[in-house]
Amino acid sequence: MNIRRLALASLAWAVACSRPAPRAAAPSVVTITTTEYAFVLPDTIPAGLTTFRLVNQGKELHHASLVRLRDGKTIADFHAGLAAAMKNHTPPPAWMGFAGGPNAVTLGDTAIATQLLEPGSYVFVCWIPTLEGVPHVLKGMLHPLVVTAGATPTAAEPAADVTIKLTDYDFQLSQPLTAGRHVVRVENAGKQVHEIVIAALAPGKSLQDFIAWEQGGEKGPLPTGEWLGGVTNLDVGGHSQFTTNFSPGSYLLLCFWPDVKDGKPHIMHGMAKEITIS
Ligand SMILES: [Cu+2]
Repeated sequence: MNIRRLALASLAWAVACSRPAPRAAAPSVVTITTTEYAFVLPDTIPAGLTTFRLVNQGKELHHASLVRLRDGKTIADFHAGLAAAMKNHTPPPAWMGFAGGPNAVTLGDTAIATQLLEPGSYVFVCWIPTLEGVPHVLKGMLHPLVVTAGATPTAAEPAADVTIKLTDYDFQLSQPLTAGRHVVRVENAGKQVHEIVIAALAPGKSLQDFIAWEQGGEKGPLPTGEWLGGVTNLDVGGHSQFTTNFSPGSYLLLCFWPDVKDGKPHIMHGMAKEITIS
C-alpha cells in the first residue's frame, strides 16, 4: 500500500470513529407473506432480535409458527416426525422446539411479533386447518429458515405495556388490556407448549358459542369477527412479544395447541378467555 492510500484509509477510519455512537440497534424486520398454501420470506436471516410482520394475502386465516429443528434434524426428519405424531396422536418429538411467530390475522391484515432468534435450523409452519380440517402444513405450507450467527450487536427488546402469562390452562394478564396500540409480552409459564391468538367476537356471540363451535368439530361459520394476531406456539419458559391495535369490544384469547395427554385443543381444557376492552 502506498502512502497516499494509507492516508486515505486512515482518514476513512477517523471519519468512521468520529461519528456519534450508534443508538441501540432496532430489531431487524422480516416480512412474511401468506397465501394458500405458501409462505414468502427469505431463506436465511441473521440471529438476534427480529420483528416478523405477517401479511396475509390469502383467502383463509394463516399464521407463521417457527419450529426449531434441534440435534441436526432436517426437513425430511420434520416431515417424518410430524407424520408419526399425527398417526399415533402423540406430542411432537422433543427435538422440535417452538420459537413463537406471528399468529393469525384477518385477510389483508398484518400480524407483528418480535422475538430473539438463536442461530440454527428452523421451519415456518402453518398449523391452521382448511375448511375440510386438513392442517395447512399438510398442504405444503412450510418454509425452511436458516438463522446465521449475527455479527451486529442485538437490539434490546421493546418495553411492553402488558404481560400475558400462558399457563395450564389460562391466560394471566398483568393488567387489563385497553383500547389503542399495545406491545404485549407473552411468557409461557406453563408445563407444555402454548400459543395465544386473539379474535373479536361477532356481534351477539359469546365464549359459549365459540366452545360449541369447537365441540361441534369446527363446522359452520366461526362466531368471531376480526383476528388480531398474537404469538404462535412457544416452548415452556419461552417468551415473545406482539403488537396489536385494539378497538373497544369483546375478544377471545385462545390456545388451539393439542394437549400432551389427550390431544384435545387447549380450548377444551379451558384455555379460552373472554375479555372486554373499553
Ligand atoms: Cu395451550
